[in-house]
Amino acid sequence: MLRIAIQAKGRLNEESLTLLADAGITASGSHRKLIAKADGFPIDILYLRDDDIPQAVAMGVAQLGIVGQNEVAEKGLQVTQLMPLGFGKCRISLAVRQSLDYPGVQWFNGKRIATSYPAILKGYLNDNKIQADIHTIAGSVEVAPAVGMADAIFDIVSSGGTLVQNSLKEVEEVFQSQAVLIANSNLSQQDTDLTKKLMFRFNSIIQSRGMKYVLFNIPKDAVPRATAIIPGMKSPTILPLANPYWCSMHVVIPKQNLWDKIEQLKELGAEDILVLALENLIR
Ligand code: PRT
Ligand code: ZN
Repeated sequence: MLRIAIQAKGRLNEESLTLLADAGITASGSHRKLIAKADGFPIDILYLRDDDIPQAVAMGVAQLGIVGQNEVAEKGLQVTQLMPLGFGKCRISLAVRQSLDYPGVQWFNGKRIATSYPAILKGYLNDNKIQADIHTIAGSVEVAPAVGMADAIFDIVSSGGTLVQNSLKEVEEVFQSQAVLIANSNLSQQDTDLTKKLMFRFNSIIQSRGMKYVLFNIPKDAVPRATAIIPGMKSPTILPLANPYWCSMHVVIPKQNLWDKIEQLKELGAEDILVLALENLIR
């Protein structure tokens, strides 16, 4: 029986549960306990603080976990990172007062830096041969310079709004992070097989999240040019219409360049374009 640790509450909780639900795994029971049985897969869900997830997985209390790469790197414990999950994206950066005319990373020599990520910061400072005083605090790192506790901070940034609110600016991006599936390094054969099944489902879901299903009507003589624009996975599906001069094309397109492709198809005479969410992409 597998057990997966996820964040009990906080930024990763909802998307972890959504990913599990999309993979056909829902926690049974109406109110949340420390451990919930799941329906749809032989797995238990263990709800923890994100800081505790790497250790729970390293110890084998849970065989799997979903946690930020930042926590995995900071704790430095022996776990295997199986796959990035595409959510919880952020970076950990050095930030200084907005008013500072920042000359480069050497500025940090002899300075005091407040952070909740001392291990990652230490690694970065060592790599850059900088001697600075690391001041570890658990929360509200961004207020440390204003209250005179530090000259700079090393903290998670996502939109950058928190830095601006505190009159700080990001000067060095040190670590990029997103949620990741981690595993205990000594999984049994049975747990390895189940984990592979789970990863297959996660991969399908994550791939489909980046894709759209597009269908449209197009004059038959424009099909070769349309196929050159949207080759699809193997090749587009073409279905006949009652009107012999037209057909319907169906294709899966990465959502990043969806609108470019649609404009090009319209120029070829495509009409009645439907863009649909893709539930799952199983290759
Ligand atoms: O209670 P528990 O210990 O489980 O939760 P927590 O409070 O330690 O963590 P939580 O829920 O805040 O974050 C969990 C994980 O989400 C982190 O470890 C990161 O991997 C990821 N993540 C993604 C973030 C952010 N984005 C984020 N923006 N974690 C924190 N922030 C904070 C950041 O600390 C700063 O205060 O948001 C603020 C910055 O945001 P912007 O958008 O203003 O730049
Ligand atoms: Zn935490």
